[in-house]
Amino acid sequence: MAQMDGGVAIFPGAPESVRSNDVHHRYRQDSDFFYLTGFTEPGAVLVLDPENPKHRYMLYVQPKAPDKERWTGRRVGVVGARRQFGADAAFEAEKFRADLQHLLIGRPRVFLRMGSDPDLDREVLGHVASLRARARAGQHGPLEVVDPTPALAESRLLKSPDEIEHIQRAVDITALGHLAAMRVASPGCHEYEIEAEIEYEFRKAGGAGPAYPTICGAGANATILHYITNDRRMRKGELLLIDAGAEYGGYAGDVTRTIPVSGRFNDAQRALYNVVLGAQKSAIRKVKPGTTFDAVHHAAVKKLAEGLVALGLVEGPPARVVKSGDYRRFYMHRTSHWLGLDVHDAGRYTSGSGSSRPLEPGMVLTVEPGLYVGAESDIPMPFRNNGIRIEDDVLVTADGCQVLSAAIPKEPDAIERVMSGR
Ligand SMILES: [Mn+2]
Repeated sequence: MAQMDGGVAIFPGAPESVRSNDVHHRYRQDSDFFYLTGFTEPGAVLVLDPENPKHRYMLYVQPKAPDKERWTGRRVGVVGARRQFGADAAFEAEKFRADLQHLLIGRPRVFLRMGSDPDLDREVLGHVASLRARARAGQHGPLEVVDPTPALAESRLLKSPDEIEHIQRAVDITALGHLAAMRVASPGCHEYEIEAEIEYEFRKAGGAGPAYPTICGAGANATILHYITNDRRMRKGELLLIDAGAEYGGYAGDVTRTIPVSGRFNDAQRALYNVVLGAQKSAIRKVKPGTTFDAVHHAAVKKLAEGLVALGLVEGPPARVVKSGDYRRFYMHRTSHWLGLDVHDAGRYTSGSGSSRPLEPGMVLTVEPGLYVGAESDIPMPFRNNGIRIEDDVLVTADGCQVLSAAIPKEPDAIERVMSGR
């Protein structure tokens, strides 16, 4: 509100989304809306109006309606919106359209993310135009429509202690899923059985479920970055790549582990795995206030290039492999993204000048290098069809970093120990 400079901000909640016919997906609130309110019911609109002497924070919500609540669940209602969610004023959602013009009068700008709710965009612009036409009558409407998302993203990027606790809980629940996967994975199992074990743990521990579709890919499937079909029977000698994270209290965990289906890495797999692990550790060591986001990526790339040359998969020297980008045949994605309410969380990756952004305490990012080796004829047989990614969730602290997902084994020997303990 301090940054709004006389403006009024309008945030529509997330629309409900149809799964098929008349059945909806389970509702999930828009992350910005949730960040500002904690309010999780559909059909709501948030208005922030710092210039309003009495009502700076207004919620428009679905009213109490026992006959409807019988079918679709309890509603907080307008009284609850004030009492439980701290709104200065709350109204029935239906009233929002009628109030809209009045909310805009005398405000020099309106903060609205255009493009996410075309009906609302049209209505706001309609009121802006009609207020402009009435300027001679002394009524003024907004001259500017400003996207509130970037300012909000900056706030969301720096996590409060309470948010960090939520992320840690999401990661702790994520750990239960990955440990279960390590205990049950074995030749003959289907990828979906592993997915089921993981998501069972997520839900049983009080998570909302997976924060994104669970990736369980074995053998060649492990080399497909966003493989979520998860329907193949796994075979002895394959690696299983599991990218799975729980959502808790709106916040996401995002962890990847790669494990040998039969419980033991073979020599080629272990060699590849150790290259990725070395790259991941090197990148994590970089995470501290002041290092740039890109420096974390470059630390991983440097180690991956060295490893690829040492294994004979790419022709060296490593420095040239980094420069030419020849490593990209086996590592084609970036090493990190922000993590929070969204699994790929809000916040810019560059500073004002366009250069990579320095890390600050309170940021949470993933560190997730990988190597994805296909089956082309020039690749030595033992390396073929192995996909490896190792991903941890890392909090930037005042003097370095804290790996929130450190409890999930990633040393090859530690993974083999968990797998043999079944
Ligand atoms: Mn990730």
